[in-house]
Amino acid sequence: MTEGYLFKVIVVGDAGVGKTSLTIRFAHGYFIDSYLMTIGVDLYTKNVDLGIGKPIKLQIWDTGGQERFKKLRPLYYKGAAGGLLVYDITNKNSFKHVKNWFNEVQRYCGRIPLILVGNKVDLIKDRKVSVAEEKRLAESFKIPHYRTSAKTGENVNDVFLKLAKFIYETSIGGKNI
Ligand code: G3D
Ligand code: MG
Repeated sequence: MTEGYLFKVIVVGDAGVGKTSLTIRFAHGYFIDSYLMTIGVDLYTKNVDLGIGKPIKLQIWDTGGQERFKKLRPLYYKGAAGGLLVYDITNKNSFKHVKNWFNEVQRYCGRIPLILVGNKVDLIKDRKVSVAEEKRLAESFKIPHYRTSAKTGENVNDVFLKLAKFIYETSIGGKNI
């Protein structure tokens, strides 16, 4: 009998954009496993309820600060059902690099559901990325765009919920558990 779904979720972007903070904020700090200590992937899980009668378990893979560690990539990306492409709205370079992250995800995972996430919206007065630029990028990728704050919690649950929904609806990578 099918009891639910398990989706592997990746969170990519430059170091410092807030990937770990977003993950911990969403998973309420519930640390599950330090997967492969040597390369430092941390796994977090949380159930989400999309009102479909079955729970969806999001298993979120956090790189533990090893974003650019080549050896990690095949393992990190393998079997990912969807992901967040994160930049920091106060850091222009992190926004410029989103395209590289997008290409890398596509190379390893193909066309999986992704959401563009501008984090640190609590620092909106220091923003270095314009609304027009964000809009243009999300449109060029044909993916949704959210602004979040891991600090205040703004939109954090919503963005993970949206991703779960997006994955469920496209039915890629869901495994019965
Ligand atoms: P990473 O996992 O992408 O490398 P982290 O990023 O989650 O480690 O966050 C990097 C720094 O940004 C941390 O500060 C963290 O507290 C801060 N940060 C993350 N998200 C937000 C946010 O939404 N708003 C603000 N104001 N800061 C945020 P430190 O000082 O520990 O380096
Ligand atoms: Mg981190």
